[in-house]
Amino acid sequence: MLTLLVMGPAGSGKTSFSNSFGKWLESENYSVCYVNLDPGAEVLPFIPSFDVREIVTTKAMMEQGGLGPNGALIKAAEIIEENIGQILRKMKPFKADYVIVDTPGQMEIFLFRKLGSIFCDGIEGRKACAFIMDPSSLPKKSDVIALKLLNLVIELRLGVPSLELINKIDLFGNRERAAFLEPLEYRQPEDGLRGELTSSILETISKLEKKKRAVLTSAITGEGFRAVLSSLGELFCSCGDLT
Ligand SMILES: Nc1nc2c(ncn2[C@@H]2O[C@H](COP(=O)(O)OP(=O)(O)O)[C@@H](O)[C@H]2O)c(=O)[nH]1
Ligand SMILES: [Mg+2]
Repeated sequence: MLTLLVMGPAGSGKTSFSNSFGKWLESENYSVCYVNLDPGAEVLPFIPSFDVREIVTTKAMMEQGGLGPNGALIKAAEIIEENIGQILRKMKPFKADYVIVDTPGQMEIFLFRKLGSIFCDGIEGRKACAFIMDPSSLPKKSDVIALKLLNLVIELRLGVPSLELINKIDLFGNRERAAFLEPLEYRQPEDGLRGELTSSILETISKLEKKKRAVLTSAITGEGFRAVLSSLGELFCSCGDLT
């Protein structure tokens, strides 16, 4: 069993990917359980085996607590944190090849509070993250570096290996796809502070991120899903050739 935490900035496609990758795995004869950890989710495309909205919703926090959207989200995260033991107990009996966990729309409540780390620490067995990126936010070298750093922050905060997925690739042509995969060293350097930071951070990132490849995916067409599956396998195979 592998628990896959689907993470990424708001709107990058976490919920869509959770659903379509899960359905694709099912079509490949794997068993899949879905978990929703987003208290702000309105409609889900999958039927979750556990849904955090049983415990709290952002909407209820706004209506009953008289809070604004951000306050309601923080309050909801606090309530989830208080109930983490119960959530993990409910997930414990899950028997599936893959447990796909869709995380909160605003990833900071999962990543920069204790919620993400206590959740991950409590999950038994193999676990990995899929870090979903929206390529429209990647035009410059420094943008890619910022997201790569965020992916390392995921590994640092959660202690779980994380794959980079460049999603919504159906919206891009061949030339742009090739550019997304081009080594960062070849990208146009930037001027000033941004340029300096970019080159020194890049050196550090290259040492830290091992030889993981970013995978181009589409939650709409299913492109790249087989490559995601084999990259997940490689994360747990010390003999894997990641070059
Ligand atoms: N074209 C395209 N749109 C996508 C893809 N994945 C998600 N979207 C759209 O992006 C928007 C945000 O997706 P959602 O899954 O709700 O993002 P989340 O906030 O990260 O959970 C929705 O309108 C989706 O239909 C994709 O692979 N291709
Ligand atoms: Mg979502």
